[in-house]
Amino acid sequence: MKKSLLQKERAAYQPKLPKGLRGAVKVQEGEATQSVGDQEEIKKLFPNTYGMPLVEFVPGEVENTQKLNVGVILSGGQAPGGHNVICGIFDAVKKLNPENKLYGFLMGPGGLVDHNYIELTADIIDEYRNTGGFDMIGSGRTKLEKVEQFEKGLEVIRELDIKAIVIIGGDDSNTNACVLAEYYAAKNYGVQVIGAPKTIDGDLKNSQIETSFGFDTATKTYSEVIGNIERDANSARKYWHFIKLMGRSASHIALECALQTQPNICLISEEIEQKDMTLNEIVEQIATAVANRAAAGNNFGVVLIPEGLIEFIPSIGRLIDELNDLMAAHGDDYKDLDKDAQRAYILAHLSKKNAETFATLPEGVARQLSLDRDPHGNVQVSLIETEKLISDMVEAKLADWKKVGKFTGSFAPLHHFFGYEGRCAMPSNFDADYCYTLGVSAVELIANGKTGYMAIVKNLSASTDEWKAGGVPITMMMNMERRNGEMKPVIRKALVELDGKPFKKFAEKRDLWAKETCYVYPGPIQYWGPASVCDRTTRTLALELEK
Ligand code: FBP
Repeated sequence: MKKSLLQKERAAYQPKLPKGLRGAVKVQEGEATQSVGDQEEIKKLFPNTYGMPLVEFVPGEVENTQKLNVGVILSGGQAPGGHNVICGIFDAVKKLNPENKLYGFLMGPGGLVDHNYIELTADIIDEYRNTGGFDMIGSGRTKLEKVEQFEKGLEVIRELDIKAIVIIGGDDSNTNACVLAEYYAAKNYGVQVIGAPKTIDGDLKNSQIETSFGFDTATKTYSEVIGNIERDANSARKYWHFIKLMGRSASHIALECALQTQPNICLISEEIEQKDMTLNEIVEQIATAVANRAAAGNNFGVVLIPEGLIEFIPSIGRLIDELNDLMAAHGDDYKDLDKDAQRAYILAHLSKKNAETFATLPEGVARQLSLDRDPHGNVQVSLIETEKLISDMVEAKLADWKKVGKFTGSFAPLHHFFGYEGRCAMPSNFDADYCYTLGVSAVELIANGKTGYMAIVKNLSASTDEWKAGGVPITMMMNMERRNGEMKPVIRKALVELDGKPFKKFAEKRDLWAKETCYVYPGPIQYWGPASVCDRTTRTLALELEK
């Protein structure tokens, strides 16, 4: 594969490991754990993997030389650093014993079920060190939930003499990892399952996981481009840029990018839900900022919109809940009907209030909400053009205001969606180091006989030397939630906390940013140079871990 000069230089980067993981390692066990909610139900569903202790790795005396083969799976959306988790696993299994083998299951969890795999050799691994993307083995969203899938997977696990599977994924994939771990433990198959916290969305975090990998690089990549757009806006002074940012439900990405770039407006879905705002109120808020800036001669600006916004507008959220249930119970009745008949079916089966909301939505948006969910039951929000919807409504409002002299400027909107552009970026030093450390930790968990754990690294705002690697039982992060019309055990998603430091910092500044032009241009990710620039974490992480 031909490489760019930067790729060649970057391939030689040796990710930094925390002190505790460099030599011989031993396990220090903490207190027994319990799930974050619904303890009785979770305990009943996971009798073999519930209540296990937290684990931290500390320097030990004896080097482990265990013979073991490992299988690895990349699951869900791409996130920068995934390859380095695999490189960390590879180096650590080979360090245990050079005869150990690492197998990569292809195109996500489906690879395990379909026996689609490759052996990851040193040649393959070296091609992918410190690179973005998941193309080493590919990814997919197959949901592992059925006994037949677990048993089919076991056949290839036995054939390859695999001791443990590492599933690198987000909240849904790690929930599945836990279900698989529990099943293999209950059957006494002697197969361990370990998770690793991946997602650019930043919503897989809690008291034990400080951040998911990929969030750092993706937000820095988006912020670079937002900064470029801000500079263009401030140069040409004639456009309002509406930028939708990936992140599925939570607004962590939008909030982090706002803290890095200081746009005129950034919507935070969680706040909109808490304030019970309507779509019209959101539009009015943006139109007011546009009109105020126009009055000061500034017919330009930048608006950040989180991808999941639509689900958080309370009336639309209620509609989606009912649509989810309708789809679970009657989806087969209408999925083959044509567009108009489908719409009529849905309108006839929704409750009165939700049918009214459905009818007021632009057709494209309404259709997207009633289409199939992803395999984990999520609305495919990345396909909804919220940025266009909102700017159209702002334009209409400003046209009304113009008639009565409330708006005297000009309004020329442009639209952008930053999502896929950031998911495969070359990982920042932070993500390169963090991911490599997660890979090594996963192997230590395996070597120490753990299953149903997620590899974790804490103290991430300190220097890499001081990071603390270990593991958390996945059941500790679970509660019961309604999915596809049924109550299911799932890892609790972390939304933006409105009383958390990152949001408070943003809320303190946003009125000024709306009025004046306070843009910050972060520039591209730097890989070499002063640590203050190259190893800087996200503002979110720095603020959340601030003492
Ligand atoms: P994960 O939660 O699997 O990491 O996915 C993240 C994400 O990038 C979301 O931000 C986005 O909504 C979704 O994937 C898009 O999914 P797809 O890649 O299937 O289009």
